Amino acid sequence: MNQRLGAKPVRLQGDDKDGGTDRGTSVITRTKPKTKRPSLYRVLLLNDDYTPMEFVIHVLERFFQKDHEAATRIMLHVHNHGVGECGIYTFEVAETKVTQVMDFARQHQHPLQCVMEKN
Ligand code: TYC
Repeated sequence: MNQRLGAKPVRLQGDDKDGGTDRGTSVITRTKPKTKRPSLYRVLLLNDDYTPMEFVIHVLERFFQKDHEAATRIMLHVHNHGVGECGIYTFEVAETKVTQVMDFARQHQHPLQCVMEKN
């Protein structure tokens, strides 16, 4: 029997030459722990002319765990530069943050836009 963790089975020369009875002559074992680092995504807020500054600060505190000072700094950065980073996350976390912010903004009828981009 041959085995390789986290991947499709590999057939080596000599494998299964016994017609499926598999006497276990070829075994691959991993020595180095093979952990792939996940891709990371930046979550960004975009500026607009209508969303109140206090709402954006609240979003940053509520969904991105920023304290009031950091939230204010990021909001002003977006206000002055058009775009700014809220945080960097794995795909599913970033996607969830974007959805949460967009839903929250829509509920409050603000045009605030939140997007993610691969790092
Ligand atoms: N430009 C907005 C205003 O003047 C404030 C704002 C900041 C809106 C950041 C969106 O992502 C944003 N009220």
